[in-house]
Amino acid sequence: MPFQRIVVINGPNLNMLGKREPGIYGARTLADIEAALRAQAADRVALTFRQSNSEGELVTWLQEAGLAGDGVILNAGAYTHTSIALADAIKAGGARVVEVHLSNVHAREAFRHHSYLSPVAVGVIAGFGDRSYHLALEALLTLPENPKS
Ligand code: DHK
Repeated sequence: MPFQRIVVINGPNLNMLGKREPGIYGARTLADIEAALRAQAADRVALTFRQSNSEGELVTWLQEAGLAGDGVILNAGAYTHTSIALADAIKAGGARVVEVHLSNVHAREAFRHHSYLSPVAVGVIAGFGDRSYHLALEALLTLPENPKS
């Protein structure tokens, strides 16, 4: 079954994009990224775009997306490196998730090298700035089990 909807889920501090360490995370705001993704999704797929600084809210959204059969683009921010709860939520709801990062986490501090989410993700895209999100959307829309694309 092709995805009827892609849910883009952003975790802590991503509401600060544009102001936050622009040398690492770029000059674009989260609203800029949302607008560009909506243009890319256009009439190909419905898109829901969310951000929260709260781990529990992210857990709920991941459960819901999985149960609804939606594809997920997930930038969990620092929870990537700490959250067993987010990994469990992906498994519990069965969400098909592409893990994204603006920065190349593997070229940064050692504590960013480990992800609790990668083992339960379909794939991981990191290091391409806001283009990581666009590559993830293309990846989800062209998964072999998503024959509509
Ligand atoms: C975003 C964050 O907030 C960091 O905590 C991660 C990620 C990296 C990013 O590159 O998008 O370590």
